[in-house]
Amino acid sequence: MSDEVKAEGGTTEVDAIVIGSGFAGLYSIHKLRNVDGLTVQAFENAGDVGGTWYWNQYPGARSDTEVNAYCYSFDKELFHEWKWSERYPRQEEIWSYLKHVADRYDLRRSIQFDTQVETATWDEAASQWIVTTDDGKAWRAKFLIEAVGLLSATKVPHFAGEDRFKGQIHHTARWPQGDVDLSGKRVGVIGTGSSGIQVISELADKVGHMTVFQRTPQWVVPSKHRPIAPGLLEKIEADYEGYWRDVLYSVTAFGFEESDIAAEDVSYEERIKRFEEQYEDGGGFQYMFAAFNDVAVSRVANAAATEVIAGKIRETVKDPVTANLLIPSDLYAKRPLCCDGYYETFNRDNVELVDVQHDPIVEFTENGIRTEDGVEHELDVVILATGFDAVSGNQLKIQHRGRGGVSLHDHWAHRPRTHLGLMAHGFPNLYMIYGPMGPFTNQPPLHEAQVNWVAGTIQHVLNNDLASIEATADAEEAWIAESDEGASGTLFAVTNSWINGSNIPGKPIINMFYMGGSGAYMDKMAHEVETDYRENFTLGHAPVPA
Ligand code: N01
Repeated sequence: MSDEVKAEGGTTEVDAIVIGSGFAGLYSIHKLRNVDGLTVQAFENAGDVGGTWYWNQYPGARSDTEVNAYCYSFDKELFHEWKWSERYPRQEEIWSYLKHVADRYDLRRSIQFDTQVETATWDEAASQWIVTTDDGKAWRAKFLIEAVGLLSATKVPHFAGEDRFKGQIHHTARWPQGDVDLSGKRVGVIGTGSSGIQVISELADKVGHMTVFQRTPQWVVPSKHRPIAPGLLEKIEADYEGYWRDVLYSVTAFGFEESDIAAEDVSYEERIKRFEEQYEDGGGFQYMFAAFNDVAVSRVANAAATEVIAGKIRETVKDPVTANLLIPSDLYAKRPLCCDGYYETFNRDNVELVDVQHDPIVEFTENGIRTEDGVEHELDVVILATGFDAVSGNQLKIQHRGRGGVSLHDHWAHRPRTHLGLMAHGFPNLYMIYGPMGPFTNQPPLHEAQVNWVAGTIQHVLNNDLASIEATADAEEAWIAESDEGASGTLFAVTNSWINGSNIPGKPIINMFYMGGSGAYMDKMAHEVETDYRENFTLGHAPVPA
C-alpha cells in the first residue's frame, strides 16, 4: 500500500478512516498503519486528542479505575516509561498521557482536528465508504473504524426560561478549556451520577454556596484514593504478558482480584462483614465485584451491599432528613460509583440538597432556578452533570447509509443491533470499537483487544483479495439473543440508567451490552478468527475486471 494519500475525482482516498482520537481511536491509527502499511486518515471533532479526557475537564474529573488497568498494554516500553503519580489519576494526567502517546507514535499527522464526520455512505460498486466532513470535504476508504466513545454524546436537558438566566451554564462533558472561576460563586449542580458526585465533592469547599439539585440519588462508596501500591507496577512488568492476559480473561477487566464467593452462600453476618471491609478499602467496581461475585445478579447480595452503604450514609450525614434523601431506593445495579468525601459534603454549611424528585425544576429565572415549591434558588453558575446519550448516541450522530442505502437509524430503530458490538449487518467493512452490544467491562484493555481483532480481519480481507467483510443477519440476531439472555439474569436489566437507555426520553429501553464477561468475550472474538470468519460473516469478493 502507498504511504501517499491519493486524490481522485474530488474526493481524497485512503485505505482506512478512523473516527475519534481517544484511547480507542489513537490505538486504531497506530495499529492500522502497521497492517500492510495502510494509509490512515483520522477525524476528531475536538481540538486535540483525548476523547473523553479532552472533553471532561470539569473540576474533580478523574478515573475511578485503578490506573494499572486504565492504560495501554500494547508497548511494554510505554508502560515502563510513563510514570503515573496516582492510583486514580486526574483528567489532566490521563489527557497528558494520551497526548504523549499521540506524539510518541507520531499519530497527529494522521488526525484532522475540529472536524465532525457527517455522513458515511457505502459505495457498493467500489466497495468503499464515502465519508463527508463538516468542512465540505469527501473522503473514500475501504475500511471505516468508528471509535466515537460510549459516553460521548452529551445529554443536555432544556429548561423553561434558560435563555433569560444571566449566569453561566456548563455541561460537565463540554467543560470550557481553561479554568472557570467559581471561587465565591453561587453554584448549582444538576445531576448526581459519576460526574455530579465528583464535581460536587471537588467544588464544595471552593465555591461560595452550592445547591445540589438531586432527582435520583445513587449509591456511592468512597474510592479511598491512595498512592499506587509500592512495587505493583514493577510486579506487573515482571510478568507483563501474564498480567494483561489475566486482565482480559477476567470478568470485568479492571485488574483487581474478583471474588469467586457468592454472598448467597454465606451467612448474613459474613455478608455484612465483607461489604464493610470492601467499603473501607474503597472502589465502586471493587464493591460490586471484589467482595462477592453475585451482587449484580442476586437480590440477597444486592440488599446486603446497599444495607451497608445506607448505614454509612446515616452515620456520615448529620442531618437525618438530608441523609434520608441521599439514600437511594434503587438496587445497586447502575454503573457503580465511588468518590471520597461525597456524603461528608452535605454536612457543610454552604451546601444545600434540593430534592427535585419531590419539587421538580419549573424554570430558570434571570437569577437562578425556581422549583415547584415556589423557591427561587439564586445562582451565578449552573453545572449540568446530566450525562450522555450513551452507547449508541454518538454513532447515530453520523448519517450512515449501508448496503442498499439502508440507514443505520432505520437498522437500529427498535434497538442497536451488532455482532460482537463490532459490526452491523448491512454495513460492510465498518467497525465500531466498543459499539452497542459490546462487552460490559473496563474499556482500555478491551479497546485494544477489539482493535487487534479488527486489524486481523482487515489483514484477512487483504490477504485473500476480498472486497468486504460483513456480519450476517443470523450472526447479529444470535448475538443479540445471547447478550439479552445473559443480561436478563442481571439486576441491570431491572434498574433504570444510561446502561439500558432509560435516561433519554424516547430512546428504546433495552439491553445494549454483552454481560458474559471479558474472558468469554475474548473467546468469542477468537472463535471468529479460528473459523476464518466463515460462520458469522459474509466475505465479499471484488468484481472480476472486464
Ligand atoms: O451521567 P449519569 P454522568 N433534571 O447519567 C440527572 C462515566 N463517567 O455523566 O437519574 C434533573 O450517570 C440524572 O437524574 P436521574 C460513567 O460510566 C465516569 O454522571 O435521571 N436531573 C442523574 O443524576 C458514568 O456512569 C467517570 O433522575 C437530571 C444525572 O443527571 C457515565 O459516565 C466520571 C435531568 C446523570 O447521571 C455517566 O455519568 C464521569 C433533569 N432534566 C462519568 N437529566 C469516572 O470515571 C439528568 N439528570 C469517574
